[in-house]
Amino acid sequence: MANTADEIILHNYPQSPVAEKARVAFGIKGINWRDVEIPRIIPKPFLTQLTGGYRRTPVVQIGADIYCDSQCIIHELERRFPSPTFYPTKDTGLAWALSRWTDGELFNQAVQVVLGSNMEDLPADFAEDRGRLYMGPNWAEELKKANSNLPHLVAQIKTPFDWLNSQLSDGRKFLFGDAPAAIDAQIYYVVWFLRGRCVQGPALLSEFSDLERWETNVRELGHGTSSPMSPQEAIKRASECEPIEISVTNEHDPQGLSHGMKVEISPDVDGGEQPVTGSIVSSNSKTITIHRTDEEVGHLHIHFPRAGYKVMIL
Ligand SMILES: N[C@@H](CCC(=O)N[C@@H](CS)C(=O)NCC(=O)O)C(=O)O
Repeated sequence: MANTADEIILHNYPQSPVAEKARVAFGIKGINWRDVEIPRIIPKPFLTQLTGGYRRTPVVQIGADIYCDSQCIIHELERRFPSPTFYPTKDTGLAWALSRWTDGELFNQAVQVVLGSNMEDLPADFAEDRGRLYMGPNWAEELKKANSNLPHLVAQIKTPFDWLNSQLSDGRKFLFGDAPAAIDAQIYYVVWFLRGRCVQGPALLSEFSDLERWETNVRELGHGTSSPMSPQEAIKRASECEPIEISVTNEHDPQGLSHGMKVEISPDVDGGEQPVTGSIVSSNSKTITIHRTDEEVGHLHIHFPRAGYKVMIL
């Protein structure tokens, strides 16, 4: 029981770009993990039974602890598996600041290019799900705009590729040097997404030889070692475990958050997503953890990052 309770369970699907970030992170650490395949669009009943409503991909489960968002996943992996470190050059803070750009503007640009270039071929339910999630309530209009603006959007994403290519042009293996860092995974997933999911991807990337060399190096890190797990087994696992006890509260919290407060948490964008409700067990400037109970599963701790998430006090 002790060892299975510690197993890293990734709720994901193969085509998910942000899950690819987590899989590469597993590759950097060289760890074993369990692979639970979730649906690509809502409803995702087994996943949301664990998360309390959060539907994005990826989510990591360790026993009855549920880590939402790749930020929390990366922090928890570094805590549990400090070697090899995700921060080989010690530029930890700067790398996190950079990752907010890759997860924000860079990923959004890639989404616009991918959805815009595939507009005609998107299945109706997928177009509606992703359109609403990424483009807001007027997503049908926005999707058409992305489709007709493609040359502009591609030009916008080409500039960052040029920056990355020049960072790698001294022959280094990874972005910060010869050892892979979290930031490699945090940028690679966007390149992987564009290469695999839009017709212009491979031609566009072929102009950047150092970037392509780096892509090969990251790919060769692999994904660690995984074995499949059913969603039912993941639920059972959570029901057999108790969440890890933690308690940190920050006296200077700008929202006055403190232990026991009832809150609602959701991504800080208009994606039409269901917020997750629970009571605070721990919060600081990086992370907030809430407690919730599910009838079948029992006690759960759900971890969210502060950056990019809205916390509403109920
Ligand atoms: N900030 C989140 C972003 C997660 C995200 O937006 N994932 C996308 C792409 S894989 C997603 O959830 N798409 C809809 C879905 O999988 O249901 C993270 O870093 O984990």
